[in-house]
Amino acid sequence: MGVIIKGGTAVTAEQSFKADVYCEDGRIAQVGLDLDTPTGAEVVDAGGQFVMPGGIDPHTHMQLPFMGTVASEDFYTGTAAGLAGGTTCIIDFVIPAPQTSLLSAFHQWREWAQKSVSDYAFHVAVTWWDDSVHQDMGTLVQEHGVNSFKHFMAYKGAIMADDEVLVNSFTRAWELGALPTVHAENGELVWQLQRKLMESGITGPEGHPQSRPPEVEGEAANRAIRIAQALKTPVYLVHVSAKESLGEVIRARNEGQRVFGEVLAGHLLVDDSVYLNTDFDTAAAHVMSPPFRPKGHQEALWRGLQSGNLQTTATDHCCFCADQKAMGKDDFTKIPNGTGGVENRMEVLWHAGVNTGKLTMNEFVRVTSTNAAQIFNMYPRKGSISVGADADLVIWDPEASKTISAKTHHQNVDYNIFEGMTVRGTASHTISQGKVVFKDGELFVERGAGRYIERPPFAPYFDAIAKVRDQNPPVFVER
Ligand code: DUC
Ligand code: ZN
Ligand code: ZN
Repeated sequence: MGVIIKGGTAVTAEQSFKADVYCEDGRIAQVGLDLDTPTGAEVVDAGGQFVMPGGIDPHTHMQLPFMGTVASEDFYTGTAAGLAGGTTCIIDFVIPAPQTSLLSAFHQWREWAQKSVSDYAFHVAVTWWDDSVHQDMGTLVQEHGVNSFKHFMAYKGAIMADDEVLVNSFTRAWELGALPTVHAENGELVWQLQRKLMESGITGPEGHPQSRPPEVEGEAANRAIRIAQALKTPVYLVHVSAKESLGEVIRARNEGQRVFGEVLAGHLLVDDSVYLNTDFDTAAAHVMSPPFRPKGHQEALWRGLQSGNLQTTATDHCCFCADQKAMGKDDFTKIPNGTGGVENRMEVLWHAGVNTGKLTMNEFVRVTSTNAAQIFNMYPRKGSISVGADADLVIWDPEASKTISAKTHHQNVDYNIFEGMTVRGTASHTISQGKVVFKDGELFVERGAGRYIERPPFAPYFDAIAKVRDQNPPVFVER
């Protein structure tokens, strides 16, 4: 049975227009004015509301084993929470431990994700290097629909990728038509600053941002971008949180480099005063990396989004409850890093972005969905309202208000970094694979209904870069 959305205004990255949308067999079958209602179709009244492509959160960590524990939000609860906020697809991260097989880790994550209720895809982290990693990257791209690889420049002694790994992996990614992505923080600096702070008696959560100042991010962003420049590869910076790293992205883009930048909803809205809260649980609940930044950085990030220098918004959804955060009660370096937000990303961005005039509605769609689909090569299957696209849609009530709280959210975590924020504009309905899965505050999800989305290599911008490379080849790098 199909679903017909009647009387709404379709809003895409390009335009807004009055249209009904008919979904059948999981796809968008018709888009047009005053469509006939097919016999038996479920009718959703979207009068006075906007119909937009479902959100894509390109950066989540469901049930991630990390820092001696496992993230509390699993693929079932996490994708359900996403749907409750209008996010219909996530791109999560497979993170193999160093010296372990990328392929085995990929299969492990695929198994964990079987319970997802919305569609999902995977980036795979490169945490070490040898010939098997080179080979596994090829298998992942050519046989398993992975077209992006992640590099943590922080987390020394654990999953940190040093320059040797970065250079080898970026080189290999180019051959395969895959996009290298980086968590840009200088792991050595963080490591040494953490030791110094602990030795000086700063053991509480206030030490976390002190150990990861903006320069730490600016240095790593510059290094990753310059490595990509020398190798003539594209590069995507996850969670750009500071003026310093944003500046590197802008500089490189102005010089013609194909650099993409992501910003987290949290980094746009929360500042570092949260770490001064004398209640350990509250301060620790905000411990994530990169940390929330001093006032002033948020405005710069908004301008980054407005100018198009930052293209995507994400959450880095990685939840740990208070009992897990307590692992770092006497040592802030042991507080599991991570915060939630997959459920709230779209509404906080609408409220603080569209309602204030920082973003148009079309720009909102671009930065919450379409750009991620294009950069990670899922477009127009995802991120568009077009015949044949996946029927992943959100119906947005611009007048509905709600106050965000951990007491009422669907996320499996006991804290919400947007606690108490009243937003105007939220999802009234979410459609996933052509089914109404969220309606008026209630979820109607089916465990395991989410599908793994294969993403082909060689996104369109690879052709453009190849032309540049032909005129000016990169420095040859011997593996
Ligand atoms: N940062 C976090 O805060 N959590 C997970 C991984 C990361 O890079
Ligand atoms: Zn990160
Ligand atoms: Zn992350």
